[in-house]
Amino acid sequence: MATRRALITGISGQDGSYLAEYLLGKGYDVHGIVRRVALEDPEHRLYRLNGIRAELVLHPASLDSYPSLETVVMAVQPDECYHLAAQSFVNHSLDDECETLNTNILGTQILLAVLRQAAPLCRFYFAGSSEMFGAAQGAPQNEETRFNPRSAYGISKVAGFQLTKQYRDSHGMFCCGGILFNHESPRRGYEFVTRKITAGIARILAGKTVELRLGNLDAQRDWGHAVEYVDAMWRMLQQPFPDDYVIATGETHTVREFVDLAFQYAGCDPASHLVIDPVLMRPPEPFVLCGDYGKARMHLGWKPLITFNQLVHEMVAADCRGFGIELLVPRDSSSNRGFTRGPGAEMSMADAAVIGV
Ligand code: NDP
Ligand code: GDR
Repeated sequence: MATRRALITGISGQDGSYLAEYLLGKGYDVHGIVRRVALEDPEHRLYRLNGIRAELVLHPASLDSYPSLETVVMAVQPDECYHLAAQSFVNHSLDDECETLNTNILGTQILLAVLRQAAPLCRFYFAGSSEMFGAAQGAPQNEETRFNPRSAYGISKVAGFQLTKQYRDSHGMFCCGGILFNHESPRRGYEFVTRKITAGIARILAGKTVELRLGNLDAQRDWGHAVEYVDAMWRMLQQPFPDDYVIATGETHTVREFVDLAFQYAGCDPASHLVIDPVLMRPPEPFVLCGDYGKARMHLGWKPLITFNQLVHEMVAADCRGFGIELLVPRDSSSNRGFTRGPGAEMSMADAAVIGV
């Protein structure tokens, strides 16, 4: 069988790096689209790809340029395209709606239009989000739940999701929309709350700081592990027919639970370090985000195996290791995931200052 070719936008991000490893492990020829500046500063901008760089082909292109994407798609002729690139931080979308809408909507439209012209048989994955449910009317949410986004980010993802559906329904392309709930890992960006907590704890243990400033501790999320979620993306594109799927754990936890578990594991008391900063509060979130992944279980044979405790322990341990501090992984918390490579991908930024968001 001929080697399959995959094209990943956003390959330098958390999901892109895991997906690239996953697809290499399956024998794919993996190509990635990166910003031109990333190739000029790979140490800081491509660190998550440490260990697999030599096995990838990276193409500089801009999401807002039809000709630049067309050049890449014509050259690669991908069998599968995973569109992960996005302005992905909700807080930023509250401050700069324009950039988020532009990157996330226009980027998706241009990529779909290019694929339709230059590689119409390519299978396409769109990275949709639980933020599309926004102020959901009920929980858990599934593929039938009405979208009610509450941020420019959520709105941009609804638009991208609908464009994906439009290219499937009107142009007959094999386009799938993933509706993924939060997923984390030691490669998570430092601005997101889970990594902010685990990197903050590591810095406290290393004596670099005494404070961890957070916003709303009562906010609730359905948190899974990114490694398992990229497997779901691939499974969607292997089905006989294109469709949309919710990917989640079906369990919701508060930020406070994450904080307590992470501090407990590190052997310190959150009360001595935690500062609640009103500046970090988002507009109220009275709704519960919790995903029903029943359709994915039934059609994709997918289910999450890594528990909330395992996720928290892995993230705290990885950040502490970045400072040379070894924490014992509790007996019930070891996980055997089998397809991550590229040691260093988790570590090389561990010394970075925790972003104050
Ligand atoms: P990251 O923020 O880690 O990665 C985002 C990627 O998009 C990076 O490679 C980034 O490149 C790239 N990117 C951002 N803006 C641009 C731009 N203007 N032009 C080109 N590339 C750009 O996100 P994740 O890996 O966590 O998420 C992947 C996708 O899944 C995103 O679309 C996100 O919205 C979506 N999603 C994520 C969830 C999660 O919990 N992780 C849940 C649901 C959906 P660079 O490194 O150069 O900035
Ligand atoms: P989210 O993730 O907005 O759900 O988007 P984030 O980790 O930023 O926030 C989760 C919850 O934590 C609360 N929170 C804080 N958040 C941040 N970032 N910093 C803080 O100090 C803090 N304190 C409390 C937030 O209010 C929020 O309720 C992520 C992204 O990956 C999106 O791209 C993706 O689509 C969704 O998950 C599903």
